[in-house]
Amino acid sequence: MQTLMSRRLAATGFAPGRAAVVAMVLGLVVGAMLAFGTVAAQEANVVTIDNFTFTPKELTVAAGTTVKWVNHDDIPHTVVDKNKAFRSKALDTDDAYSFTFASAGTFDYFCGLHPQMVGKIIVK
Ligand SMILES: [Cu+2]
Repeated sequence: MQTLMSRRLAATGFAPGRAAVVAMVLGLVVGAMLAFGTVAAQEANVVTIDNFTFTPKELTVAAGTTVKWVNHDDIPHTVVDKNKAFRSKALDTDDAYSFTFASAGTFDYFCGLHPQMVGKIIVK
C-alpha cells in the first residue's frame, strides 16, 4: 500500500533511486570543494606534519627560499636531511623548524624518530 508521501514523490518524478544519485553527486561536489579549500589553505613554503606524514611530500622552491616545517602531531618529529644539510631538534606539537635553501639541489629528508616518514625539497 502506498503512503501519501511516496505518492507525492512519485508524482514529482522524485524516485528514491534518483534521490540516491542526487545525494551522491552532491557528496562529490562538497568533497571536491573541501579538498580545494584544503589546498588553497596550504601556506606557501610550509610543510606540515600530520599523522606521520609530511605535506606536501615534495616541494619545489627557488634558491634562497626559507622552508618552514610545522608539527601538528601530538608526538615529536624531527626533520633530517639525508645528506646532513640540515637537522632540526625534536619538534613538539605546533613547533616549527625553518631552513633557508641557498643553492639549487634536491634534498631528500626524513624524520629521525620515524625514518619511514620521508619528504623532498627541490631547489631550482
Ligand atoms: Cu616522526
